Amino acid sequence: MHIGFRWYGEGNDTVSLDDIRQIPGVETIVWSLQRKPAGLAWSSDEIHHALHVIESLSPSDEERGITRSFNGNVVESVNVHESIKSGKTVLGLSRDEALDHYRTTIANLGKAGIKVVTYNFMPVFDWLRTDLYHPLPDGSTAMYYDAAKVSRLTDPSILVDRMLSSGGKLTLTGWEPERLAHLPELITAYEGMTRTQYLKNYQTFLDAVIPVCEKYDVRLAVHPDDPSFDLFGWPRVVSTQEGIKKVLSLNSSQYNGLCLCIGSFSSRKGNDAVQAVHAFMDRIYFTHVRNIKFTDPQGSFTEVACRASEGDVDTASVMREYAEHNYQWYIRPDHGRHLWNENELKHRPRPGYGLYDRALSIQYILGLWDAFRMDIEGRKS
Ligand code: DNO
Repeated sequence: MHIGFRWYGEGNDTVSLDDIRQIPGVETIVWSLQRKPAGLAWSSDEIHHALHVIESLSPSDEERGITRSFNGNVVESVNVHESIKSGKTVLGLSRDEALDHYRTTIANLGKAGIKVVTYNFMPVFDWLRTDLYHPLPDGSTAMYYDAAKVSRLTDPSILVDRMLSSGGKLTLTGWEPERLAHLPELITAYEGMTRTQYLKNYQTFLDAVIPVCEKYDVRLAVHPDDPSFDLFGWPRVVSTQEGIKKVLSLNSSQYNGLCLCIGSFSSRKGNDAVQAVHAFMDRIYFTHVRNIKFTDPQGSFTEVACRASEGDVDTASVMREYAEHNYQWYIRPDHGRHLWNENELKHRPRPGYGLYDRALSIQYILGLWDAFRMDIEGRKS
């Protein structure tokens, strides 16, 4: 198992690489070209620049005797343009052009040594919450999803306004104001879209991109829908174990894989994350670990601390499953709470991406991993 930490790049994150360096266990920076609009190709120069920042130590670091450096093996995300998902020309880009750009991006990432690329395949919206700073009983804040609030919403643009205005100055991943400024066009692209058609479009995407992944040794890893149920009448197809199985069967290559986000997958009542780990182990190249707690029968939930007993997700059994399989790919802590006055800092962290709770989560993940692995090795000898 390799521990990763998501970082949004210089000037776009309240956490520094030097902060991350002091969290025991982190090897990989999970990164992206945050300001690159979906649909455009990532050039080799842009990729090398980003990797240089992540992988190298500054002269002043070296002077201070710092030797611990990172790799940038995992990219989250290369977002899929709406024209690929809808199968139509959207925002002036045709599906074929967008597919071409995606292939170029994968090839350039592969040439630079990137091992895993995460993406999602949800129409219009990436992850969704109704409150980004929901107070918890311990005085911290976390992200919250109010099911009744969303089902009352007839106009998704209200949600966009709310998300964008509460995120502060930092980019919210998957919520690019430039793209969402064209919400009516995006919505029109999905009018009458059936699940069958959507899966067909998905297959077209995979069949176009997977051969390039194979050639350049880049594993493609889809992130489950967050939350894992349909919204606003648009089809979502990565919400259940059956759905994931279907998507993995659309293209049988080992390069068509999964980024199993334990928290997103568990937001659908009845989904069993431990079972999913077991079922898909040979195609999971990246994992996000976090916990949630349901707060009402409608399925509203709050994000909580990672420990199993803090919420409804059995994160300890999840880690046991990974340890049993001696998982060799990447894991990162996902969203954390905001702790110890992080919200009062001059630069409030991006929601879910403060420093402290994610550092705590890593120590929980590693503690479980070390204990389970020791036990397994002991059983063998
Ligand atoms: C939010 C993230 C998502 C995720 C994408 C993957 O914090 O979990 O934005 O990175 O859905 O493409």
